[in-house]
Amino acid sequence: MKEAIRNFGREIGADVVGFAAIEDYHSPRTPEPRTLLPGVRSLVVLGYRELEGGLASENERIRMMSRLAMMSLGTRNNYLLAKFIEDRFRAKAAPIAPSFPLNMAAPVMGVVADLSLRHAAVAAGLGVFGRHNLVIHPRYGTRIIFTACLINLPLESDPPVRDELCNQCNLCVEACPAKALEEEGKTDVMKCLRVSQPNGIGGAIAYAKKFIGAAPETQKEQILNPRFLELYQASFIGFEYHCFQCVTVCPACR
Ligand code: B12
Ligand code: SF4
Ligand code: SF4
Repeated sequence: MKEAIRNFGREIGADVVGFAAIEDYHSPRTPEPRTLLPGVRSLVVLGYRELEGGLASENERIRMMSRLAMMSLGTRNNYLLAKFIEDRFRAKAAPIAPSFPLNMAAPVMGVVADLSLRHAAVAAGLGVFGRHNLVIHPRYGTRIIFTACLINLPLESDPPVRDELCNQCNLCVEACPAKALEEEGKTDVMKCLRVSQPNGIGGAIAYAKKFIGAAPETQKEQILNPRFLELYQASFIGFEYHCFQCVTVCPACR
């Protein structure tokens, strides 16, 4: 069964596919998986490598486009994989998004997902955490993103990666423009967000506040300001990714 699912995942475009028994998934801050799918027994985790051309580009729209394309493929494939599992094995399979939608209610407010894909990838033998708090894959290093499906079938976990893949070179910490990685084992979410998602909800609220307090003639200028146009564009693109520094500088497994 695992091999049939793995082969299907690879055929539709995932670079790596791993499995985790639900007992092996340990992520203290995310909800209990049984609240996501009643009777869940295991997880299939798919990994997609980043495009080298995308990461090499100095144009931030090209970098972002590579990621958006991966997320779009990942989302489509999650549905195809879940449908394959349901049709072939008469099971229930529920897809987990690469990023959004996220729970926007307090206290998590969009920074804790329903399922932590990093902890899922580690449990599924697809890598280990590095100093940058991202998962390093033995072949693709940090240049990989994940999606997953919850399944109500009992499947054994793939063997964990036992090697220490992070060489503690500290390049990620030094390269972070937001100084968000100073404290080991913790990403300063707000610092990272300001740099990696400047057109996110924080940016939109700040702009709206300035707009509300401004005189009518200033408001006219504010509507034609490129900053407003960027926020407008972001409102239909969805989450934008403006920083990849901790991903690109990491030399692990390269
Ligand atoms: C919300 C979110 C963010 C938020 C908050 C991040 C955060 N602190 O969790 C912000 C906007 C800051 C963010 C930034 C980035 N993100 Co993000 N993000 C997510 C998302 C949607 C949810 C994460 C979540 O639930 N976090 C809450 C819980 C799980 O975190 P936590 O328990 O507090 O664990 C933290 C620490 O305790 C520590 N940690 C936990 N256990 C262990 C164990 C060891 C040994 C160590 C060393 C550390 C450690 O790592 C975590 C980071 O702070 C996931 C997708 C998903 N569904 O998982 C993507 C995800 C984590 N993001 C990803 C990426 C790539 C990024 C960015 C590079 C941005 C970009 N350009 O893509 C940066 C990297 C920031 C960094 N170096 O930490 C990838 C990571 C892929 C990988 N190879 O690991 C994911 C998995 C998306 C995906 N589909 O692949 N992200
Ligand atoms: S994405 Fe950028 S700002 Fe966020 S932790 Fe990585 S290097 Fe720092
Ligand atoms: S850049 Fe260096 S310290 Fe940071 S995660 Fe990669 S190998 Fe580890």
